[in-house]
Amino acid sequence: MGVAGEQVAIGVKNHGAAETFTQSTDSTWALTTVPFTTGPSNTTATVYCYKNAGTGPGFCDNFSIVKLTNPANRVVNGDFETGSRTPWGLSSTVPVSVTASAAHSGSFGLLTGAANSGVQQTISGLQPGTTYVLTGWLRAASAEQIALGVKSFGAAESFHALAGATYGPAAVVFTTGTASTQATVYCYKGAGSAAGACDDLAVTAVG
Ligand SMILES: [Ca+2]
Repeated sequence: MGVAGEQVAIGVKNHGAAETFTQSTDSTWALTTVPFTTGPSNTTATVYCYKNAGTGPGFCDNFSIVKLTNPANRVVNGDFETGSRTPWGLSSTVPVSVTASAAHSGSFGLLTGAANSGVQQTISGLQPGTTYVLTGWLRAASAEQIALGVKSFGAAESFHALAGATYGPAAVVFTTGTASTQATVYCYKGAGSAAGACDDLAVTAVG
């Protein structure tokens, strides 16, 4: 957390792959995650909390590193590489498209409408009372926001909004309710005047 409108990032580097970080623009405490994979011969990593330019301090607390022992992705067509939207449903009546211009990985990505639009997918077969991490890459027009989120899993909806015209990573950690085996994940572009994009959505069990 930091001053409203400023950014604090947590990140990881020196682990045998490209440095990666997640920025938070929240002025209240919010959970932020950075999934990473160590290189083939790397056994160490450097993690950090970093406040960039601004007028006030940022705050970080409760760092943890958890190994994902079952990295299977529970999202179907999360990379949109089928070239079609199936099985993603629309978040609103505003049309979206699967197109090369929205690709973060591979040949296709999801391009939202200019506002109030996106896609969602309900994942079934999850374990109740189990923690998962939702990850994805998003971008929006300059100064506009796009969100990666999860709802209908037996606990309060949670999302991670990103602003920025270049693709950046987002992550949401969520724990299914004691009787819930489903979750609906989404990529949603809110108010604005230009399309956003998302790609590479994944849900992975933690631990
Ligand atoms: Ca893709």
